[in-house]
Amino acid sequence: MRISEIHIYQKDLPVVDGPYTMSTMTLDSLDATIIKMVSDTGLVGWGEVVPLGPLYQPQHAGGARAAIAEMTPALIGRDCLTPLLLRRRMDELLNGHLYAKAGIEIAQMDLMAKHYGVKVCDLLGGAAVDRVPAYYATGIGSPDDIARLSKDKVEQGYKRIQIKAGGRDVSIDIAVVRKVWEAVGKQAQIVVDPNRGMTVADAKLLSLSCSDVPFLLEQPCRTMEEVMSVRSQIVHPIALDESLESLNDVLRAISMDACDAFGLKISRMGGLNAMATIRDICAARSIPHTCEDSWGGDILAAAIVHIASTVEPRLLEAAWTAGNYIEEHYDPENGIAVQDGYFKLPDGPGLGISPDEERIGQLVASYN
Ligand code: 0XW
Ligand code: MG
Repeated sequence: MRISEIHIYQKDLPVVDGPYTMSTMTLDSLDATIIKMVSDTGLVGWGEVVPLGPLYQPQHAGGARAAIAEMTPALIGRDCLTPLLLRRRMDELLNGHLYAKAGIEIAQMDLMAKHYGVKVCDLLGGAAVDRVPAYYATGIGSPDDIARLSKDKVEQGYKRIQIKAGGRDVSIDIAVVRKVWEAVGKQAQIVVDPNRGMTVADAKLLSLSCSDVPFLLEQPCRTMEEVMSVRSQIVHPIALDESLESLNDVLRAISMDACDAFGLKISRMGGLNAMATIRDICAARSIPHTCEDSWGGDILAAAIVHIASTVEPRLLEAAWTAGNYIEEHYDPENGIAVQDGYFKLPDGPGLGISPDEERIGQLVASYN
């Protein structure tokens, strides 16, 4: 079975009840690229890539579409059933740009699973569960607002609340953490995520000022070395997120004993097969991790749930999708949504979703 066509759509994803605020950026809308891959047997596979604006990582929406345009002509006619060879071919065509390659790989995995009549998770080793825990990420806010929001989300069934921090006087973040702890206590795991927006000194102060509050501190500072410096001096466990831009960064973090957990984004790792490799490395070292992506609609959300379902449950921290912040589902019948704090593994072959082509934006490029 061969790739006969690839079509690229662009869709703006305005943030519902936005903006989405983090220590280093405020986002009102995201720019999504949707990939439709068609086989010579008439099957269709879907992929998606949605950088979190141009500042979050060395990625941006125009770059994704330019990278796809650079590679795609040479992918037409290639076998749809050999993801490793497709990945190697993409690496021969373009250096880096894992996020764009991930979008194409997800489409190819959807297509391949449909060809064999199985789910994408079956191609990744098989689902250990039929639903995965979700986490809720707040924005930057006041102690009262974030505590109220956290309490609401716990009442909706979330078992993990990620509090955004950083980019302001650390005393406010300390007040937020204490207020959330008062509001939810041990009903949920608390994660404090400054998204690299803290200095080492502020991160230490946060931890020392809240030493009685059990939370995971996620990527407090910009570099792996700064995070390691903080980790060696605080009581709270630490996760790396944005510092992990490839499998090599994951191996480097493990070899340097840089953290206690990982935040893993499919697009940053280069796709579902790369995520499966990292999943297995983490299992060998009992390293807990999330499965998530920077943003995305139902296509990326389904990909997240599929890979998350294959992770050993003891090591899956939780999954995250942008669903809470997106106006409409690409697939109105099978859209991915949190129910009682969990994502249910989609039914049906492939990713298990069928995007309505009226809902996926405008066609911007076609290759055949
Ligand atoms: C919470 N997220 C998955 C959503 C945004 O992409 C940032 C990210 C994080 O964990 O920092
Ligand atoms: Mg994070």
